[in-house]
Amino acid sequence: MTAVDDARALLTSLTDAPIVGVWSAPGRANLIGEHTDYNEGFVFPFAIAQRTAAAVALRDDDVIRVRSTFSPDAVEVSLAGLDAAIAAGGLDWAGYPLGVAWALRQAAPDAETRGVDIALASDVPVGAGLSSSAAIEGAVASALNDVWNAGLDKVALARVGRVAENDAVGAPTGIMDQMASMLGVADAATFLDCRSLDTRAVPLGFADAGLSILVTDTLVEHAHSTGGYRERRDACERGAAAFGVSSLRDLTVDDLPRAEQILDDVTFRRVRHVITENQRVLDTVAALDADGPSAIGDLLVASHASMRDDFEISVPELDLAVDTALSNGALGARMTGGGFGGAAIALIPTGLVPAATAALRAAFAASGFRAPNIFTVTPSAGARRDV
Ligand code: GAF
Repeated sequence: MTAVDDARALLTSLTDAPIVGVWSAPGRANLIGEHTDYNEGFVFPFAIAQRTAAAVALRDDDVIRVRSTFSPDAVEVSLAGLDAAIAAGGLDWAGYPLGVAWALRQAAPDAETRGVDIALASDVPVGAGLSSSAAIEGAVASALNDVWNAGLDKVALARVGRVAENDAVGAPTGIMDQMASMLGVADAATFLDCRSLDTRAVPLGFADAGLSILVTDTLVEHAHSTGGYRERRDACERGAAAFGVSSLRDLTVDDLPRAEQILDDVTFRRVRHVITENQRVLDTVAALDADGPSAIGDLLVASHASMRDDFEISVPELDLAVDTALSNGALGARMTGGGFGGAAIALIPTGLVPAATAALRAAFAASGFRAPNIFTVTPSAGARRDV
């Protein structure tokens, strides 16, 4: 059963009304460019094959009811009471779909809003740093955009997802995940300029080069609405303010000597990560264009070192996943996503995947860490209508 089938089945158990359609959106893995999105910098994520599906039926009243396979309870709110429900918070997982409905109505005031039942099912691993939240947002935004005749394009729907995440759920994230999920292209990664929101789908050629992306989900939990993620944002804003610029995007590696003079040590290292990571994204895209995927391994390794040492968002499990993959034939490896837990990716010859997987399992066991989930991901298509 796919997520689309599961969402259909769940909707059928919820209502006798006919299914209007099923829409789905994928999770993402970020190849490189971490914590650069909210600094208006560059990112290079790809959509993965695992998706969240939203099946929709119309209602006769003005209620939005959401139900998902990942929670036993349906949650319902009237359209008239939606603003108050979002302001009150405490919606848990339903904050994502209801937050999207709320943000979509703001972005498209002429949308023909009406009551709907939405059933959600997903095969995106939750908490793995593969953006299960953007997958929910992308599926629901795509569905309501069609059902309510809102007329928004994919970039506008990504913005809707980000507003839901920032203002309804309360996670101060950038727009990378929503853009990756909306705009994904099979066998390509999305090179995104987070200032202009210009994108280019860059072919990855992993399969032709005999390479795979191996994910190690450490199962170490993280949350972006609290703690470290917000602190890193604050440090970046401090650094930009010290230079009198609106975001770190306006600085380059040439500004690093001055940054070291005027910033305290911690802020300097946060700023150095962002500036050098932006450059690594540009270098990765150039290397792929010129020489193909086997040329990008060192950039992935440098990115991980910068996150571990300068941005300090790695954890021992992620470092172990990276080091073990590298010593078992990976060309490059790095943690992916916001950090403090979640997953690492490794770019590795496909033939070495079984041995590397065994080595990763053994290394985690020897360190006394929880057994990780290990699987490959494939660069895949973005949000779409399935039925
Ligand atoms: C999380 C956020 F949601 C993204 O916006 C991004 O900042 C990422 O962490 C770090 O690159 O996934």
